[in-house]
Amino acid sequence: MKIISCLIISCAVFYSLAQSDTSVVKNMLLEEVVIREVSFDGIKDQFKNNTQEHLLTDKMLENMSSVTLIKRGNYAQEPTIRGLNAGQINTTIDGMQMFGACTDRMDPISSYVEPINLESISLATGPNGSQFGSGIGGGLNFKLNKAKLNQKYVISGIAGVGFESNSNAFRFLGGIQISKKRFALQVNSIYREANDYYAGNRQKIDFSAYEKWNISGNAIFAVNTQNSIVLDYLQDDGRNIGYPALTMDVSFANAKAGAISHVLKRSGKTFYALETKVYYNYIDHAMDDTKRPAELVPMHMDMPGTSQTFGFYSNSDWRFGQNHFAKIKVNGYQNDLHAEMTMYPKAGKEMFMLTIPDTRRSILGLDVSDKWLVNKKVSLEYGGRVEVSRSEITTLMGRQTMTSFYNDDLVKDNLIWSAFLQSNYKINKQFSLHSGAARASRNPTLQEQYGFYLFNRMDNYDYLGNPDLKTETSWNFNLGASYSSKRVYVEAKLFAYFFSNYIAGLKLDDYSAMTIGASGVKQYSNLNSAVLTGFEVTGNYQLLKSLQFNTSNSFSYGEDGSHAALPFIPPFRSVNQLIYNLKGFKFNVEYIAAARQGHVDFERYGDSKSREFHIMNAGVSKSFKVNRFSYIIRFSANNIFDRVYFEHLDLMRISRQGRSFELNFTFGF
Ligand SMILES: [Cu+2]
Repeated sequence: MKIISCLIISCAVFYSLAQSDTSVVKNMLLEEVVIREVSFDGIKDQFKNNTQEHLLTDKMLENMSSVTLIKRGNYAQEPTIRGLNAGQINTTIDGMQMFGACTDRMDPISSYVEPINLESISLATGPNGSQFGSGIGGGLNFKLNKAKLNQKYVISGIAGVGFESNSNAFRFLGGIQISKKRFALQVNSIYREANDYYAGNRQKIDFSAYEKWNISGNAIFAVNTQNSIVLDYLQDDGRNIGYPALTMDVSFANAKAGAISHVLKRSGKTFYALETKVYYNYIDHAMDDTKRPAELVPMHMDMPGTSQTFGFYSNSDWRFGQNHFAKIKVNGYQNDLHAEMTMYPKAGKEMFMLTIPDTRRSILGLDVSDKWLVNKKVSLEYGGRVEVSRSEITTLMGRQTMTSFYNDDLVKDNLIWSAFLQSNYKINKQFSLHSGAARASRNPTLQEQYGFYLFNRMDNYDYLGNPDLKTETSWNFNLGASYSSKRVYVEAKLFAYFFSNYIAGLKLDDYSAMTIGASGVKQYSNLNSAVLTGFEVTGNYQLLKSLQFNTSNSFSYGEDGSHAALPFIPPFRSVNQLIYNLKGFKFNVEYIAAARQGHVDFERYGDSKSREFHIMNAGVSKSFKVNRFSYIIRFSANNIFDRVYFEHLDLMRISRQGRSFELNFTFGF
């Protein structure tokens, strides 16, 4: 399957700028220029250097082809891959499993990383050898920045400030690295604050402000030439985050994650690399309706939730002869989720209930894969994964919550497996063909299994979990072709996912909703089948030595076994960029468009139609270097024509930002 690695050399670039004599101009030319490496199996890497743009993680994800975001506010948008989302994709931070604590999906784990602590984002669209778990539609891994040993300067760093006019947003960031021969430390931090934003025509979007602070640290100790010990720590504190598409906001969303790893590298050996990591993370999330006007809050509620995960993985890399590159991975984790709700009626006693009744999932998985360079023209990658899991409820109160509607054993053991085969055929120097097949499976999420009256804003129903849910499985197929010459690169691919036991909510007629104003109750169930198909076309064209054009286009189409349109399926979407470099200045113009989505099913999934839109962005940046100091200044204008628009996956069809100007300054030493 495809892996698109989007290398955001974020502050690493600044460190290297500060540390080496590489000219800033050369690095600037690299920026935004997509370097494609078409390896044997059609796997591509995209390297992007976005630091001086102070991009948000959401913006980086949005520009990756096959990724579309579900928007609930101006913060923490949730990534989907070709429309597959939540439990269907596997999202990890540096290989660590982490699960959002919010019952309303306010905190996808991508909200806990910032570009300043990211080295790369890797995307897989199905099972393959590079992931850290099971997922029907592949997944995203956010690789954290690592401190670098033995750099030219012992101490280096960056500092930056940014301002965005539309929401009066400020950001301050800083990072420092200490680099010795056998020890290196890097600490990065960012503070961001935004007020309510304005959609096109200066229409204010209430409850869309946010505030956050993030710090991450990484230390590496080289024990000897082959062994090193790596420590990672990440903390993210969100405050007063508004979610205009939801009925509640967030008073705080805090995450802490820590890991210790051992890394072994032995060049020239059959068993040439091993990485073993032990980690722990904890998320504390509290929703809040006290900032909303009283007439919009029929009943005050407190809805806190926590998620904690501890786990490990061990990845080993093997080389057999000249042609086989194998990976063997073992991973395991235990995740505990707790969410509760206290309702305060205007008259009468408060009511308390568990909405995620102290659930726990423990898994252990084994992955084996091999890349086989059959000959100069043909290569294969194949492998598989088996995973055993136990899902259970850990408290008496949790069990009592479930027995109000379910009387069987609440402990569920499961075994799932996936397998894949991907082939690549190089016809000649310019043309390659690739094709693949995979069988993928996933466990129901703990919310789908044990959720208790979880309100879904999209279809306005309360959802009940279903401990009897079966494993969702899918057969995935892909077919693609690419052409590359000195100045042109084009790739087209077709994909299809054929689901069995697709998990979706079905109406329960004899239950009444808990949430005031909800239309009724649904329960997660397995549908016999569903199909998702589509295509992606990406390309870049070097028009002149200093002028480049990039384009990325995607389309998905999904329906279930009864021909009802699946929800959250993005329509045709196109991102196009022109980049021009002139004497240290870099100009870029971006055109983003999406078609209308009319293939929706309101009755079954609560999805509604969306309109087409076209927006234009533009920017200019200038970088210069004085001795070892580098400076980058960037000015950009987004949604230049102040269009009123929303994307199909935006909840409640709340308009996105209107015209906005951004000014960023970054200093590297
Ligand atoms: Cu929440």
